Amino acid sequence: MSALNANLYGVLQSGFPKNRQAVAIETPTRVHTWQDVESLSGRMAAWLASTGIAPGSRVAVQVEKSPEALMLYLATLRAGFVYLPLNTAYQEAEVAYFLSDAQPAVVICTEASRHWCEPLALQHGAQHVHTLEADGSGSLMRALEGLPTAFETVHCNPGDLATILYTSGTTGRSKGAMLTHGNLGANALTLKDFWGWRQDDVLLHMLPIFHVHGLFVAANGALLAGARMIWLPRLDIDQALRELPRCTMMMGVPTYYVRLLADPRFDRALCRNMRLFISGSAPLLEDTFKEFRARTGMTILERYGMSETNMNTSNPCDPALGERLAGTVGPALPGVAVRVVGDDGQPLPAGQPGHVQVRGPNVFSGYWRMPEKTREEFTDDGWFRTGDIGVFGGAGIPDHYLSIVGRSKDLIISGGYNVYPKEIELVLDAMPGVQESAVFGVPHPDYGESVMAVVVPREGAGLDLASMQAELKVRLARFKVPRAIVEIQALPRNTMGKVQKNMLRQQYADPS
Ligand code: MLC
Ligand code: AMP
Repeated sequence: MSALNANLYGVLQSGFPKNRQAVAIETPTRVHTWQDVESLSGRMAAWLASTGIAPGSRVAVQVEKSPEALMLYLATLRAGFVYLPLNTAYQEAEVAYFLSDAQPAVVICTEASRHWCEPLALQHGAQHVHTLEADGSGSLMRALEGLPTAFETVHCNPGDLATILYTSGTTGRSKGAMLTHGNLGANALTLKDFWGWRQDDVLLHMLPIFHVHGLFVAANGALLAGARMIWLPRLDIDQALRELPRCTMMMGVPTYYVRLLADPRFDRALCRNMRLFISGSAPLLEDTFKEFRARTGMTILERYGMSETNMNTSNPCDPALGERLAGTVGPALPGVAVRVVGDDGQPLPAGQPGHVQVRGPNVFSGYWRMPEKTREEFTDDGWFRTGDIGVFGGAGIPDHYLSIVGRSKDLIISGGYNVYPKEIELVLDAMPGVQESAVFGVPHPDYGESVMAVVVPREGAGLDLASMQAELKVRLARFKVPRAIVEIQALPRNTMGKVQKNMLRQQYADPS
């Protein structure tokens, strides 16, 4: 055992303000002090420890956003278990896969989903199933009654597993990215310095907390800084406009900025106390970047990351380190190595696009129970293959700035949510009368990209496209369901037989 405790909770706690009566989290109806953060996460950790579940057990959580849900994340860290957050949009069939793969010992769901979630959880070996609601009520909270608020955070080594984040795969099968206490701690500390987080920052937190962006970049960042969070359940432009004047920071996927700009009330005066707007998870259009600057006088900081790596690159916060440039994701973060290589694996000079690879303390330890997949995604010399196509430098851009110019993985990003076409194609292909299908992204003014499908009928079969879409809505999270399904007679293929999705994207591109 190393002397230093690398438990991420301890790292975050080191930044809590001395005055534990200061406000840590404020929702439209409730206020939680730093003392509350310590005592509620302590009590939840005490409950987790009291269950007697084995070290390394997974705690799977599919609940609405609430301060209590954040405390459950902290409690899981404190007690040394592995936090597994699930998108609330996932349907029963999707959750069934995650539970069968991760075999969590504890599952926390909502009262509304308990009737299907509890039997599934028990079937896959869960020992405890509880509910937690958006207002902080639920059977989990009742189970805490009488437990102490003090809890000694469990000792962890940097390589101990802290969380598993499922990311879909190009094969249609989701993979659990395993992130360690060391991965998350290193990235949080780096971002604290690089973005100049301060205790008097006030973060407008509107992102969901089941992904890297809302949970690690935003919430870990504010916790480590000892900064207050204005905690909204989701993106709500009316509420955002009300809260902005007392905030200093905001993070969002590009859709958040598109929607702010679409509201004529959004102006410079509302941003008078803001010091930093951060965008990520999907490409920020140059138009959005420029319009934002013209409207507010502020320059959005774009950064680049992923579930497997947390944050890799960021445009500078400190002007002394350089300008924030439209269309780029900035230089590699301190301590993170980023390279662009050709198909032969050799590093390319600035100006030449290639495969983005990453190495550093932020890079995950592998995919849960998928050693072969893990091996495939790393080079022999330890670089992680991101599946993104990037280029350093270029016209008017310094050579150490990276731009993401494409993806080698077949992925659609809709409103910051990743959609892997293969997963949807597998469901479509299994439907009666379907010969084959192709799913691809088309430009969308609000979501950046939206999902579209073409299907080829079997000879003589008639397809009912509306009922196919309805069936998809039962099987898959809504954000994955194609907004349009079109029947065609044959998929365009190249001479190798590969479906030419570029042609489909061009043909069906929404001109708006
Ligand atoms: C919701 N819907 C979406 C959607 N979000 N459809 C496509 N793409 C999306 N992203 C659907 C709902 O299912 C519903 O469908 C309808 O749209 C309206 O629902 P809503 O709740 O009112 O949604 P809306 O306000 O439009 O939500 C859009 C959004 C939200 C952009 C605010 O999706 C969001 O908060 N996205 C953030 C995602 C995120 O945090 N990504 C980070 C990943 S981490 P129906 O059919 O019921 O009408 C990562 C790493 C990194 O990538 O670098 O950060
Ligand atoms: P996820 O697997 O959900 O973590 O999504 C990670 C992916 O989102 C990356 O591999 C990129 O393709 C994409 N991404 C994240 N940030 C950016 C950005 N600033 N610009 C372009 N793509 C991004």
